Amino acid sequence: MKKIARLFLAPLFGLILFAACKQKPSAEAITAFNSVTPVPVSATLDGGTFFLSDGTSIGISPVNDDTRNVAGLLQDLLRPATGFEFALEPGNKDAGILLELKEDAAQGDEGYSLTVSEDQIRITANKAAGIFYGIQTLRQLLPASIESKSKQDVRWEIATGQITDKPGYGWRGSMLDVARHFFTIEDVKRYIDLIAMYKMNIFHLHLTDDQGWRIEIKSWPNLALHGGSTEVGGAKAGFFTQEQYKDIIAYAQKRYITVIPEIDMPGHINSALASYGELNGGTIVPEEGRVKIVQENPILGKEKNKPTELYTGTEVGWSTLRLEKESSIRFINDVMRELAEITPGPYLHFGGDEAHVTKKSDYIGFVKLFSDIAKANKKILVGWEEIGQGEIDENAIAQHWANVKYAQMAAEKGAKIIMSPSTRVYIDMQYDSLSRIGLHWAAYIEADHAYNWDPATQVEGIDPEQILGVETPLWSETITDMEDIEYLLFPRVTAVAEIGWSPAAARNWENYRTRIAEHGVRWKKLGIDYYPSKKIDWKE
Ligand code: TNX
Repeated sequence: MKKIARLFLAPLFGLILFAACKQKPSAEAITAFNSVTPVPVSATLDGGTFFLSDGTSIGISPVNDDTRNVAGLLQDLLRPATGFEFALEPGNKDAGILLELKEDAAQGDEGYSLTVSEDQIRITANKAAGIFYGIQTLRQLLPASIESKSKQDVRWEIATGQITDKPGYGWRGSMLDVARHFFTIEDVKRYIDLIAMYKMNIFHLHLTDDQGWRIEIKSWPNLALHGGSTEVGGAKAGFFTQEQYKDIIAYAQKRYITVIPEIDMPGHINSALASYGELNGGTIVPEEGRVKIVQENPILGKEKNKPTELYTGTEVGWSTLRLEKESSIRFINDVMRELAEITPGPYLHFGGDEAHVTKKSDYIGFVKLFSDIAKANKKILVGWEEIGQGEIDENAIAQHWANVKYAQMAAEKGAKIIMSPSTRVYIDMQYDSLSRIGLHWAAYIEADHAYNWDPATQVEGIDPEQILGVETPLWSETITDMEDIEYLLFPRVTAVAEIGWSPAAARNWENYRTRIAEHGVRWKKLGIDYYPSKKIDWKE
């Protein structure tokens, strides 16, 4: 070859070689990139590929407890399926994966930016929660096999690109009822993992109800010992000790989830009345037209100040505390003080729903008491929307579930509102009449029905500024184990997660159902027993 030709061709070869190096992403990697759920605020592919390898390390900057925490979670996530080490390299900004906290007011407390280039994955955020959410996105960019618990023979490919993201609502929650049926700490932790994966940040624990009292209260020990001894259907059940409760909270905290503990009062209280006779005000004669008499009601015919029977049925709205009883006031103060002491988060949920046999004047008195007790313990009062009937103010939070009028009353008094409309997000409801578990008093809720609504316009007359966000409750009358929980959660909890996170303009059912079809593959690897809704063309 002539020298001149060599001179001319050499750079060209170099260019070709370079172009060959910028390896195009596979169809799978592109699909993963386009299937991130909740859908990000902005995401653009740029045509290259990044590979995780044996030598990929994790850099953190600055080096502190926050960045160490998220790096540890990332290691836990990536190690089992890849079999790689992902060594932590504090301060190394050139590491294969860099987790970086950087002041950026625009990202707020939970936003992040994720940049995947050919030689580095970089997640930057204003706060550690943002990095955590960036990690949840990164996990979805990898092949579904990343969710396997054993080493997989897979090329760990990620399409390069840029994602900038932050949530629309600051309250993105799910509730688990551990009162009707009790669940183990392992189940509760898995529940937390599952909702964290979809960037939810609130875990509401419904700790007490007619059928069970599930939290140790040291000053009233019988509540848990006796009141927690059984559950719906009559099986032996249990409760969380305060130490176990703290363990759950710490587990959630590490995943940037706030636990909202609920003690349901003044109704839904039989487990307490069965544990301490002094709380029982005796047979209740309901005010005209307010409630149907529940035949097996353990209060009916029960003498005042005698403990009621434990209840294992599923009727609601027939038990109550009495405001005139000194013991009621002492009980509520003691319980909430102890609960406040073991709850680092700012909220206490006092229930307040379906108090059908509570005298209206008593109910108003109880709400006032709840406000005072919340304030005395430096906590924010949360209650179901019925508390809107009482004296509440802008410091309270009301949770809308059924009666628009009560939600509006709460909003008019300045309270903040959480949206949990039962016809959309009560995921204890059956999908359709064939669902093997679930109730249907509110609606049959298929995946599209859980998705196609907007918290900002759900209840007329509520200023969108007052709406904190969304929460999907899972009541447990019909469910007994993790398999049941997962069947009802997926694919609906992901719909609620997206409503809470993604901007309204970016939410679209057709687009969501294509993305979720891909997630089914991930759920299988995670051992999630999801409901194979016919509304979605699941991928194998
Ligand atoms: C209504 S929602 C209830 C719960 C039940 C649920 C069953 C609410 C505040 N109260 O006590 O478990 O329906 O779907």
